[in-house]
Amino acid sequence: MIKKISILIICLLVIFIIAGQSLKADTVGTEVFIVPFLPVPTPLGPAPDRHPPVIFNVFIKNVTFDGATITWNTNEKARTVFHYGLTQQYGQGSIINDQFLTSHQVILSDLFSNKTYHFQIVAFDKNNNQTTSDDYFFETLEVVDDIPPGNIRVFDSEVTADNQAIRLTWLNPPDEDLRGIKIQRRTDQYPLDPEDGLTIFDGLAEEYLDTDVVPNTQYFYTAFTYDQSLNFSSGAFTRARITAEAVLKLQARPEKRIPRFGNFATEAAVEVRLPGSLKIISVFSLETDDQGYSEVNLGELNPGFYDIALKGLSHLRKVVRNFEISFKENFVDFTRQETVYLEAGDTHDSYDNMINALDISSLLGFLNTSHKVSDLNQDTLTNSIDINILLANLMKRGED
Ligand SMILES: [Ca+2]
Ligand SMILES: [Ca+2]
Ligand SMILES: [Ca+2]
Ligand SMILES: [Ca+2]
Repeated sequence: MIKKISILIICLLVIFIIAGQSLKADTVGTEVFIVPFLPVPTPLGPAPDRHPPVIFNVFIKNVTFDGATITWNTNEKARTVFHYGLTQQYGQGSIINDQFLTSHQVILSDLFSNKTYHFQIVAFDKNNNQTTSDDYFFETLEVVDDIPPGNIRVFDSEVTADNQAIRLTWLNPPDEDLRGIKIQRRTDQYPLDPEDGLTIFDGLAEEYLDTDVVPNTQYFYTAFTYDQSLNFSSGAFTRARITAEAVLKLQARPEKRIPRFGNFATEAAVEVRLPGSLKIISVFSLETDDQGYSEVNLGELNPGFYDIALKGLSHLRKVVRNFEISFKENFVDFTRQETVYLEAGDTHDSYDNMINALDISSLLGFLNTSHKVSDLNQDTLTNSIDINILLANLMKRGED
């Protein structure tokens, strides 16, 4: 030990001596040498990177019934976007990694068993040069599971407060392999299986707002739960219906009333017909007010185009054609902005929508009475003024 230390000390002394001599040797000269300034070439900098990253070493590892790990390298640091799905359109999802790396990895989970998954990698370098890989694919393992999850519970439906949509709510079963709830819809009966009817929801929530609905239609819903092996449950059921009523407002003014204004009230019959046809969908009796307005509830009539016909108590019929009825406000203006009046004189109780000798004789029979039908101008008395009103319209026919 002492010997070793002695050797070390001797070595250090030798080094000091040599170092001292070399220091002396350096400082022995008298002149100070000044390095002249040399012009440095202007730096051009590296040429801009126009090369997209190269993707290589793509490995698919740890494939299970519901997952897989994918690793790959890029020849330069790159950020990547990983697209995957059940087809070459991918669509199942995109995994974005904004870190600039050369070794990359994604871990996929929640995949379906026994399915072919495709994926594609897009890599960007710091200059945003981009490479898109080929399509790769792998198959998840098969698991032997033929037991579907339990049905959802408390499947319920209610019409929203604004009467525009149907809210579906439920509770999911506790099954650990539950992957989703698929809700099918029909308007004639409950869907029988997961492919029957229209798919309105497919996911893992516990509520859905069905906005693709029209009023006065019954909607039948069947909800099927499924697991990763696509075993479907037997189905849970609910149904709902939004009711809405169309209201028709109208204005019609009988002609030649006395007094001239504020005296437009009349009884009338209104028909709602299929457009361009005489087929009557519904008919209403109503009474207009002294401004000629009235309102009728059409009930659950389907929105759409209709012909609306109005015949006053002793008046020829007027028809407004191709009128669109919606569940909002519907206003049928038989006055065409107060320029058109109902023609009076159809007083005979055949109400045949034409004015002829029958109507004359009927009216004459009520002369000097306050007979409502014959008192065409509604001045409380049937007299020569009413005869003249009728004669002015003689031989006229109302619209069909
Ligand atoms: Ca590059
Ligand atoms: Ca299962
Ligand atoms: Ca008549
Ligand atoms: Ca009169």
